Amino acid sequence: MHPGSQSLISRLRSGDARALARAISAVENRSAGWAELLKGLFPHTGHARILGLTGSPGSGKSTLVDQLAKHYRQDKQTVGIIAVDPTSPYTGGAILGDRIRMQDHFSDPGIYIRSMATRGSLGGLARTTADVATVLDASGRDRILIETVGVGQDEVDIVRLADVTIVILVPGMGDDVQTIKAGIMEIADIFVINKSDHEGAERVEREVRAMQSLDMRKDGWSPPIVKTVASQGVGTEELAAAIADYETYLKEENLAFRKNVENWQERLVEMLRDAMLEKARAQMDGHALERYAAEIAEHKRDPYSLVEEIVRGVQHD
Ligand SMILES: Nc1nc2c(ncn2[C@@H]2O[C@H](COP(=O)(O)OP(=O)(O)OP(=O)(O)O)[C@@H](O)[C@H]2O)c(=O)[nH]1
Ligand SMILES: [Mg+2]
Repeated sequence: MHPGSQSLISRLRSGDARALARAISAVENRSAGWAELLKGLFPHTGHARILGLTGSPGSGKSTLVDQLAKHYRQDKQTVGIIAVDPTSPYTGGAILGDRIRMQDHFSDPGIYIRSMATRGSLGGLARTTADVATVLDASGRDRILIETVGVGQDEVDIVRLADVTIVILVPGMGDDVQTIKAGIMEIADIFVINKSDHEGAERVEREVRAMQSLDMRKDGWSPPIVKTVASQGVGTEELAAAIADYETYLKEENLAFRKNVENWQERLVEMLRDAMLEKARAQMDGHALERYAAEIAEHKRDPYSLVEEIVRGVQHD
């Protein structure tokens, strides 16, 4: 391995926050040596427990993450936070809000916060987030909290890397639960109804219960519903307890390992797809794809043979 990577890894392992920041940037930006770095870090991973928190913009994810971080710090656990920033314009101010709110932690080296705005990035949002989590895990963090706006497949992929997924709902979402993407509802290990100080919290709870009665999870777990007022710290202890309950359940039922295997199976497919595509692209000149596309559109060649040909080339590489 590159000697620079080696020294970065040992500094990161000894708790150097700057080394941690540098390693995360390298992975995020796919700078030279990023893959070597991850290879060197991977053997040190597996310790951290990863929590994914997802919910609509403004539902109180950051406030809740902040409360949970405080809770774990009181328990002497170290925390890493990844805030996957939404690009939607009306949440643009939230990043600054996060900074201000998180400020009281900044003097505490036991909390490391990283905001990412990497939609459309080289590695893809879900993969980059997973790689950043790997770096945090290798740095010895006990807990990794990932905040993401629950809007699409990317988010489903992100929370899939979490051991525990928390879906945050709030009262007064119009048609409430129905407006939430079905995919997001299915991934919840725990439901939080935040802003329970607002009217309609009971209604959301009833709707979640009604929906739950319709489907039984294959792992036999019945996701609890925790009501919180994150801005006042109400319900944080209950949420932490629900998280601990699920972790115990996973352990007792021996599900944690199986879940991990499933996650890796999916992630391996993605990694392979990326790597193969990269290889294929490396064989072609910059305009090859465009040229091929034109030839196919003009019916000068068929796409099936072309793909076969390219794949053969990758194999012989
Ligand atoms: N009334 C009330 N307000 C809350 C509660 N939790 C959070 N808020 C407020 O709601 C606003 C949004 O909270 P955030 O924690 O930034 O929400 P978020 O989900 O992280 O938002 P994005 O990152 O923009 O998607 C802030 O002004 C919070 O103070 C709550 O339980 N009750
Ligand atoms: Mg936020």
